[in-house]
Amino acid sequence: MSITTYIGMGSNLGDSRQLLQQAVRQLQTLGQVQVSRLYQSPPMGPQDQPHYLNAVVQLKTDLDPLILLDVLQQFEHDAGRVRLRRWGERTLDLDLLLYADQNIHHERLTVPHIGLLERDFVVIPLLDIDPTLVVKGQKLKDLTLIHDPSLTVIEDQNWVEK
Ligand code: A4P
Ligand code: MG
Repeated sequence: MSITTYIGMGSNLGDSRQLLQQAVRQLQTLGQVQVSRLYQSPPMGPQDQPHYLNAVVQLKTDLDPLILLDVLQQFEHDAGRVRLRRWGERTLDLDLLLYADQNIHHERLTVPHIGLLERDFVVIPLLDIDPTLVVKGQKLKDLTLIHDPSLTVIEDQNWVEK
């Protein structure tokens, strides 16, 4: 039986839209996928870096969490990812946001992803896919940060097919 997982995607270097499309196509090889709308958001962290494109993917998969993390890191590597600085610019960032309703505390993996509830560029795309989501006992649709978002929608949910 497959498990419902959510993956946050971000890019602010290179052809970000193309890199995110490619990442979704790679994720489609792992199981059934649903995507959020595509967003642009100002950088969290160092301000001397370009705006990000952000989206979230729901993936139904049989992969164990650490194997899924390995695969996500391989996809980041395929996109030419170089790690420059914390919260800094990158061609592709894939974060495992949720793995069913599991809490995972491992040296390589913390799920739910740290900071999920504080990041509008994660919460708002998650709500596109499932408006009823609850994380750490909190209904995402009731979070105050969604009322004054810093991000803007740049494409509707069929942006991957275009
Ligand atoms: N790791 C632990 N838990 C997880 C998880 N749930 N998913 C470990 C993925 N990785 C997880 O990640 C560092 C290590 O975290 C990995 O080796 C993995 O074992 P990384 O991607 O190499 O490091 P990073 O992304 O540079 O650092 P950090 O602090 O995780 O950054 P974030 O939180 O990913 O934030 N602004 C906007 N507007 N939009 C963005 O998408 N993204 C970032 C990066 C900064 N500012 C942004 C955005
Ligand atoms: Mg990351």
